[in-house]
Amino acid sequence: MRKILLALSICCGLFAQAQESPIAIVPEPVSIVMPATAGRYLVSPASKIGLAGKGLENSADFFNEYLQKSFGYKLDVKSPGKKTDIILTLSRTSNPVSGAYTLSVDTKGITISGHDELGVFYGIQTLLQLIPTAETNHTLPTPFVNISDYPRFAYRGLMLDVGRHFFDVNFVKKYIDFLALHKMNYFHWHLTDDQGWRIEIKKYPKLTEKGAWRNGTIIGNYPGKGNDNTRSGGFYTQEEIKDIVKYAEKRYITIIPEIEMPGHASAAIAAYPELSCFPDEATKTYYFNPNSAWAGDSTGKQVQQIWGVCRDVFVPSENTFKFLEGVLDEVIALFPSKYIHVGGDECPKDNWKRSEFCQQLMKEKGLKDEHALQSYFIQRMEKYINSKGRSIIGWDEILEGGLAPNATVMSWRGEDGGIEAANSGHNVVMTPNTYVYFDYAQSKKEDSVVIGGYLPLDKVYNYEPLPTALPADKQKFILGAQANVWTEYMDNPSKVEYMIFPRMSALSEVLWSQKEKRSFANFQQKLPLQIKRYLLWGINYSKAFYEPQADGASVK
Ligand code: TNX
Repeated sequence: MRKILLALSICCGLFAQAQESPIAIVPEPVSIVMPATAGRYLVSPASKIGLAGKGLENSADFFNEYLQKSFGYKLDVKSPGKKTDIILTLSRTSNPVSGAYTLSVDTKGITISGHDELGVFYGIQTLLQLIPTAETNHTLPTPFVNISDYPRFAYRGLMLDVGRHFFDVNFVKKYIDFLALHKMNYFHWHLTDDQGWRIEIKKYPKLTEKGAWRNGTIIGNYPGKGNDNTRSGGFYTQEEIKDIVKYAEKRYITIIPEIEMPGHASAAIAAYPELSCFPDEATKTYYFNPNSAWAGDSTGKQVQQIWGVCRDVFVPSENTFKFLEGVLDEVIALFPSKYIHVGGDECPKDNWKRSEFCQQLMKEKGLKDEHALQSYFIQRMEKYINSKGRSIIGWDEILEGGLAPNATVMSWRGEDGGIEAANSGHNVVMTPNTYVYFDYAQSKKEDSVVIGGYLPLDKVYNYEPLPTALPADKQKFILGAQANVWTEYMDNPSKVEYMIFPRMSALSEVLWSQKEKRSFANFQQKLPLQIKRYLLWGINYSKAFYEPQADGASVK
C-alpha cells in the first residue's frame, strides 16, 4: 500500500511539476527568467556543440559522457558556427565570482557563458537538469529560459570515509560525479583510520601489506553481536590515486587527502608497532571491548575490528615525526590540494599519561598537559606541511591546547569550535554533526543498521552555515560547509548512496544557493524530478521523507 501511495505521490508531483514549470534546478540558481513566449529547443543526436574559448573541452566532455550514459549518444564538438546548437563561451559576467555563468535557451539554441572555465562547467550541470530525463521521439526538448547564477560559498564539500570500509576506484569516481552534478568543489578523502590504511606509501610498504586488511568486523551496532570472521580491506595504488586526482580535476573538484594523527592510528601501528607508546602491548589486551568478538590472531598489534575511539595512538617521538613526514612527502606529491587534512580528532590521552617518554617530553618542552602535547604534535606537522607550501586542515580538537597558527578548522562537534576558530581569525569549514552527518538516520525506522542520531531531510536543508553567534566582521572566515559520510555501517556503495541521497541534494542548496532563494517548500516541489534523475543515474536513495512517521516538515 505504502508503495502505491509513494508511486502516486511521485506521479502527482511530476504532473504538478509539468503543469507549473518544467524547471527544477538543484541547487536553486540566483535567477531564472522565463521568456514571454514559452517554447522548447530540441536537442537531438544531430546537435553540435561549439566551443568558443580555451579550456572548455572538460565541460563538453562531461555533457557528452552524461548523454552517452543516459541516452546512448554523444554530440559533435567543433568551433562555433552557424550550425552549432549549444555554444559554450567565456565572458566576464557582472558578478565577478569564479563559477558564475549565464545560460539561455531560445529558438536558436543554447548558450552557456561562463565567467571562467568553472562557470561554463556549472552551466553544463544546469543544462543537464533542463533537458528531460527521457527522450521524446529521439529528442530532448529543453525549455526556453534565461538563467544567471553563481555560488554563495567558496567551499562546498563532501567527505567519504574509506578507512572503515574500502570503496573501489569506480565508486570513488562515481562519488566525484555526484559532487560535480551538485556543483560542489571539495572531495575530502578520509584515507586512514583504525580499521584500515588505504593509500600506498612506497617508503612504508607494510602500511598497505598489513594495515589495509583486517581479519573480521563486528556484526551490527557496537559492541556488536559477534564477528563476521571475514578478512576485508583494500587500498589505492599511487597510480590509481593519480588517475582519480586527474578525474576530479576535470570536474573542477579539489581532493583533500586526510592522514589521521595522532589518534585513529591503529592500522598504521599494526604495520609499524614502534609508532605506539607501548609497542609490546597487544591490541587486544589493552584495547578490546570484552563484549566484542575478535576474529583471528589476537597477539601483537592488529588492525581494529570494532568501531569507536582507540587508546593506541601515535607516540610523539622523533621516529614518529620522521615516519609521518615520509608519508606526507608522498601524499603531497600525489595531491595538488593546498590543504592537507591531518585529522586531530578523538585522540585519547590515556597512553600519553602513562608513558614515561611522553611525560619526560612534556617536561622538556614545558608542555603543561597532554592537550598541550597534542597541540605540539599538530604544530610540528603544520610546520612541516607549511614548509612544503601547503596548509593544514584539522578537526576542531586541534583547538585544544592552542591552535596551530595557519590551520583551517573543521567544526564537527556542533558549531562552537567553528565559532571559536573564526573569532580568532582562522578559516573554518562547518561540518556540524547536528546538521550534516550523513551517517545519521534519516528515518525513525531505518530498515538497516545505522550509527544512530536522526537527521531528516528538512533539517539538512534548513542548516545555515553562518552562525548568528558570529559577529558580522568574522563571518568571512566561514569558507563554507561539508557533510561527512562515516562508513562504519556502510559496507557497500548502494548503502552509501542510500545515506547521501536525497540529503546531498538538500545540502547543495545550503552551499550554493543564495540564502533568500532557499525554500524547503520549493525544494519539495523539485524533489520528484530530482528523484527521476537519481533513477536515470541508476542510484539508490532513501524514501524516508515520504514516511508518515517523519517530522511534520517532511515531504508528504
Ligand atoms: C566521530 S567526526 C568521528 C568519526 C566517527 C564519527 C561517527 C570525527 C572527526 N570523528 O571517527 O566515524 O564520529 O559519526
